[in-house]
Amino acid sequence: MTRFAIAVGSNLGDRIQHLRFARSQMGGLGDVHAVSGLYETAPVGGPDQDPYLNAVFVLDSALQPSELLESLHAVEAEAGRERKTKWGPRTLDLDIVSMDPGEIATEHLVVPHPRAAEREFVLRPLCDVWPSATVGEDLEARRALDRLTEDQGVDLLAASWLEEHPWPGRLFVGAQFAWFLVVALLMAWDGTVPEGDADPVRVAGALVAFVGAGLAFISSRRLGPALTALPEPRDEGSLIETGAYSRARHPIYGGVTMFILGASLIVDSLAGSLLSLGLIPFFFVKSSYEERRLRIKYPGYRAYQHRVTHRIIPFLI
Ligand code: A4P
Ligand code: MG
Repeated sequence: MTRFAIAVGSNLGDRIQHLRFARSQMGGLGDVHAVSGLYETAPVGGPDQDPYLNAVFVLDSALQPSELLESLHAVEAEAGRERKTKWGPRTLDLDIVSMDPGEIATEHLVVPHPRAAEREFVLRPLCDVWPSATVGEDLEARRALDRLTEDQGVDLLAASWLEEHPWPGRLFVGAQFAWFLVVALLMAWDGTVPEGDADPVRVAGALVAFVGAGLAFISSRRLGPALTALPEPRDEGSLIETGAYSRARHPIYGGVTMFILGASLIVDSLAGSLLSLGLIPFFFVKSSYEERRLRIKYPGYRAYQHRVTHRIIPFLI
């Protein structure tokens, strides 16, 4: 029995499904001992191409290394892998990075993989699951990772990614609506119905509420079938980068916050106003979670994050 580290990567088509497919096929090749976290990584070498999703599997197998390589090529082919350009975009790439015991250097197979020790997209997931794996002469993965000095654009998106995890998303939505309810109760408790001359705070509140409602309404219309309160992107959605989305990445959250804050100001509720301001950090936390899912689904999301720097309110926050 030999322990192999298999690096898996995809930057073409439905990247996460290709990685999940690869995991499902490993069972036929041996026992999967461990699966690393899921990383989004900037492409290294080759033509201009989308970011990759990378991970590492640790497989205990009775296969000979050359047999394993052949089987991995068959799995790549099933995932629609085409070899057109060197280091070009691919639906699925499966490389044998390290093995124990032994090493091998033939015309078709070199293990440890000759470029593994310089590549953060291999070393970081490898260190999640097998930090003592050999990636060069007398060189363990963890030491090779420590030696890297340049930022290679490798970000952890999910520690556990083989299945969907619906509960965190549902908890966020539950907390969000509970928050709205508490603000409404506070407004009823310490707010007053405006009467007599318009005072400046109430007028400002009306303006903020009006702009917020407009922003939330227009932005939800633009999302179309992608619209959901859950932080997981919908299958039928696409990445929207136009309209308010060209000025802030989560304008509905900004609009809703402004509307609730404006309403609290209109009724002159101090407690309501303070708690509505608390929605800003809440939506920052929720959107951080959401953006990791958006990055898994949309290869262009990372570039969008860099282009549109405001998070919830255009020109402001
Ligand atoms: N081969 C030799 N040794 C091995 C090994 N240890 N594992 C031979 C797998 N294959 C090995 O591979 C070309 C030939 O390498 C195979 O026929 C096999 O006999 P390939 O899969 O056709 O093409 P490849 O993977 O593009 O080749 P190569 O040179 O191994 O590419 P690399 O070095 O793996 O780079 N950037 C990011 N962010 N993430 C990536 O996953 N991957 C690459 C591919 C480039 N940039 C990337 C990523
Ligand atoms: Mg390969």
